[in-house]
Amino acid sequence: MAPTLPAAVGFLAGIHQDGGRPPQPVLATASSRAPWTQHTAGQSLHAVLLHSGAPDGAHAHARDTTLLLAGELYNREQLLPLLPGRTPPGSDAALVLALFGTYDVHAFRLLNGRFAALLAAPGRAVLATDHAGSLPLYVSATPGRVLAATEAKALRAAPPGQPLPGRPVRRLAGVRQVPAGTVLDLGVATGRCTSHRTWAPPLARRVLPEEDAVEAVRRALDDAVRARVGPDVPLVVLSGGIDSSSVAALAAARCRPAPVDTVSMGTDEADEFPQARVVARHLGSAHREVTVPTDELLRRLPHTVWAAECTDPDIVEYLLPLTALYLRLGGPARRILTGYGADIPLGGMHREDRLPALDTAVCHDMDTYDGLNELTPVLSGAAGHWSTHPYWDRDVLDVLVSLEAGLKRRHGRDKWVLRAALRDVLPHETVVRPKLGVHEGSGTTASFTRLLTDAGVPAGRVRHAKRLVVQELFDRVVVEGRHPGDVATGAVVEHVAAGLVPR
Ligand code: IOT
Ligand code: MG
Ligand code: MG
Repeated sequence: MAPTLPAAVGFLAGIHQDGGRPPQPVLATASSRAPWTQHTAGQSLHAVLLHSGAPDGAHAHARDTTLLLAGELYNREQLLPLLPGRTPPGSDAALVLALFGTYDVHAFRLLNGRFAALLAAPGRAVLATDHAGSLPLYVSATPGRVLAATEAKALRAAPPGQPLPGRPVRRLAGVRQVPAGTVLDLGVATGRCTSHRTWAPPLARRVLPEEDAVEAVRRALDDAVRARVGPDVPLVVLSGGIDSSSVAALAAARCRPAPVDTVSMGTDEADEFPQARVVARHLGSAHREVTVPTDELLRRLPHTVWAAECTDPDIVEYLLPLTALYLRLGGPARRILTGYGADIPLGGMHREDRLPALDTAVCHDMDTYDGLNELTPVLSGAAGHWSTHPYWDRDVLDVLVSLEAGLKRRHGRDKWVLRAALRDVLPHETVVRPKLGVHEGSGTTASFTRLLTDAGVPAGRVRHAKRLVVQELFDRVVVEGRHPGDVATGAVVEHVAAGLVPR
């Protein structure tokens, strides 16, 4: 069972052979910070662990090797028998380090989790992301020095260094993002790097009888929810759509007799409150509704870009209402379960009933998710909470992606296999409810558009202007490292509009 929060939710670390120090920890994650230093033969490791009270669980040591782990594992039970004859490791970090002792970099092929890891061994720095890169990890290297951080802004001052494999980061020439499902194995003295892919989306499609497909989806999702429900009652962010309602139903079953907690967000312009209420009532959840005024929602644009470090305007529109919700939650640190990401392997966003086009969309989305950071825990981490997404569990994703398209679109319904898998635990009206995106149900797309057209952006240029606004916000809060509270959405919009419209 997962703890209430992982031992660490992020880190900034530097491995130096020259006695240097990592930069100041400029980070959006709001948790406590524990500095931590270790000197081994010829190199020092300085780290700041972003933790929730027990940072010691986030690092492990064996002989000359040290591992830092942010995040958590979901397949501990599968992994433990791989370490015969030992007392079970006391933390996920210790478990990964023990596996590394046996499998070296290939240990990361074994893990199903939501994590970013840095391993320091003499002369060697190993950086690893989970299969989905769901906890972003950034790196900068020069000969004799490797810096790593779970937020790019923490490395913004790093000078251009060794060319590394990985994703460039806008206007941060010295920084690379470690790709999803990847291990980078770096020589500290040289900065030379070998890259290993540890996961890739399935390309083949499985042909299954309806009932087998339905059972496989139900079992995988139930396991994923079970692995993510901590010792306390979790909070499910609930829209009342099939994705989040399924997670809420499975979490509620795990928590019984205690009621699970659910929360729905809306704005003064739009909400899905009635649909979420149907589910909350059916499950007997302790349900809350949070209304965010639209001007507050739009003021959270800089916070969203700050947390997600994303420059894609569509993704930012999905993440903005959730960020605004997280920042409104208050209270003690919570473990939050979402239904985010279900639409990617199931092709839910595309409202497409032709099977070739549906699978083309799934292939495209599974090819392009990396680097968007839509699953990042920093969105809720900026408000002190930990979020996790059962649909992007490695095993759930392997099942969902690989089902043939006719199981995703069937009997006139999108996401058919998921709807069928959960029909016994949800109200019929929820099972058949058509898809509504969070950016639509909260009025976010419409209000962001209006903000731009009110500033004089012609209707035909709104899409382009949104991209420019998001890029400019990125430059302020990531590249320059400014606090989002000091960046006014309105001023950035005015600036973009002025550049587009001759006055
Ligand atoms: P949507 O699927 O509507 O919402 C994503 C999750 O956000 C839901 O499952 C739910 O947990 C939470 N949520 C949504 N609305 C509310 C609400 N009003 N109150 C509380 N929680 C809510 C966009 C989308 O349609 O969101 N996300 C897609 C697609 C991502 C596309 N990315 C890509 N192609 N790389 C998704 O799959 O989640
Ligand atoms: Mg969805
Ligand atoms: Mg929705």
